[in-house]
Amino acid sequence: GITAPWWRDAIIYQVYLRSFADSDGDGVGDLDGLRSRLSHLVRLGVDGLWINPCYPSPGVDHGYDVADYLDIDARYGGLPAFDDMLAAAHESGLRVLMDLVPNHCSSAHPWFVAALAAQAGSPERERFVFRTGRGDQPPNNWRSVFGGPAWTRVGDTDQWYLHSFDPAQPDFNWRCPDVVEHFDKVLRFWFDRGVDGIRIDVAHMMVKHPDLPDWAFPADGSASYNEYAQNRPEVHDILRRWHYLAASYGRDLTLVGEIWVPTVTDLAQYLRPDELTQAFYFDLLKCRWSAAAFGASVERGLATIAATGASVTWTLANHDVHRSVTRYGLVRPSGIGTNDPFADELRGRGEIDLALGTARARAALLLVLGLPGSVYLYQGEELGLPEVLDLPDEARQDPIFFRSGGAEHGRDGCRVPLPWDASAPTFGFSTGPSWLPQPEWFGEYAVEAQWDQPSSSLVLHAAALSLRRSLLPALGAAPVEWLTVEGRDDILAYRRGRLTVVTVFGDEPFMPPASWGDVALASTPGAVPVPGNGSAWLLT
Ligand code: ISL
Repeated sequence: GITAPWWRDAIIYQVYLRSFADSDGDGVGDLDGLRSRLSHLVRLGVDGLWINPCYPSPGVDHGYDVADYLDIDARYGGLPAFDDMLAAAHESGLRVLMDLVPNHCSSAHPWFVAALAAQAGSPERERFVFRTGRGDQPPNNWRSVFGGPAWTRVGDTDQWYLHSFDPAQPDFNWRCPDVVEHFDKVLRFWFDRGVDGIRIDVAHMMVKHPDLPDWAFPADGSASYNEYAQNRPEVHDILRRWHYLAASYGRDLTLVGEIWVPTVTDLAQYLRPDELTQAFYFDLLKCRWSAAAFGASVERGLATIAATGASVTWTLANHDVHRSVTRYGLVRPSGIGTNDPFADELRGRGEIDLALGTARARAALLLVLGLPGSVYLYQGEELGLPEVLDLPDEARQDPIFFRSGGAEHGRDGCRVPLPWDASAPTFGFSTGPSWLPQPEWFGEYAVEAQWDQPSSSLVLHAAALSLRRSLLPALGAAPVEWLTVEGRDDILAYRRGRLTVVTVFGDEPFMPPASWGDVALASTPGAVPVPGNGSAWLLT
């Protein structure tokens, strides 16, 4: 019979390598460190891991500025350490996904170095987006995602180059055949090495409008989706090319897109049968804690994405947004940002109740694990780690912090190295000082301590993943049916085959009716459902 590809309902653990585990004491996580801790992922019960970029890189954007797509940074152990880690992961039954960064490279990439040294109009410059400025001004009014103009002038010439992110991340010109051919080679290089798929960085951005016209940004400076700089029709041709390249391997490789588009209908375009296999469903990540918001978001995800035949790729956290227990702990929200709608509040204008945020994050976990589709977990999420909101400015490294002149705190607070052992220096992360300082309280979240606490976040995650694994064969393609509770619009409940999932978003106590099944797992510690704000149950 036909078996569904492994990635359709896989749980993938995101490894932010430089913060996972360090083997050599330089304070930066590496591949030997990851290999030595693979048993953590096995015990947690995930199906695979996605590693953030680990290619040679100056590290301006921690690896999202790639200087060589066909190698591994020496700091992480080079190619031999990568091969060892990959073999060990496979031996443990874990799949491994690489992170591909095709929109831009590092300004230290040999191609860009050559382009800067070459003349305007040369083939070297054709691989990037160089244009003549308008007097002293850039060629157009586009903005960098990290703040400021998307263009940097080449010395005192009239030429500028485009960078959608940091000036150290020049955008490729995807209309240039050299670029297309190079990335074919890059994909083959990693697939031949044995990786099981790739996560594609900003997979909607590679192609720009051919005329690079000004975008009509709102005069008040508010956020605006520049449709000339992203989500262009031609990007689908590239993804389709990669689809067939990956399919030619005949071993169910997955292509997971990181795609920020205005609607889920746009997102579905990337999941057509001959494009990506998966795309992160960020809609849910942006939801505030309310039954209406979560319910509508899940419904949109299921209706629109499931209609393509692809499975939904649920995600509640990653290395670009504030950690979920902190987001869900916001009790007095204020303004709204763009990709991280919580950014303003978490800069200090909101009020955070961590106990509440923790309870809600535990409930949200059960809510998504019962749904059809795959789930991505971000390292530390299984520990219930909060955001480190008070990193000293001197420690911050995110380009967003520098580009905004310190006005934005950036993403370092969710990237602080993991605590493994409460009693060891750097909590067992490294034998040297960690690249970002860990707060004193990180020890409370250490992996080893959590395994011994039945009520810990880690034990809940392991129990939930194990229960999910045992139920999956019976659930199959069972659809989600919503259950309503008279007079309780703060309750989100659904049934899927013999599984029922109930989440309470409000403050009123609630006891699931016996007819819904027996409680197999509760997000609140203890066997008996503890009713109230931020709790969920799996019933069978
Ligand atoms: O994190 C963001 C700003 O708060 C996002 O806009 C982010 O830049 C966007 O989601 C794209 O992210 C990806 O590409 C970036 C890299 O910095 C991110 O870490 C990566 O996930 C550029 O390569």
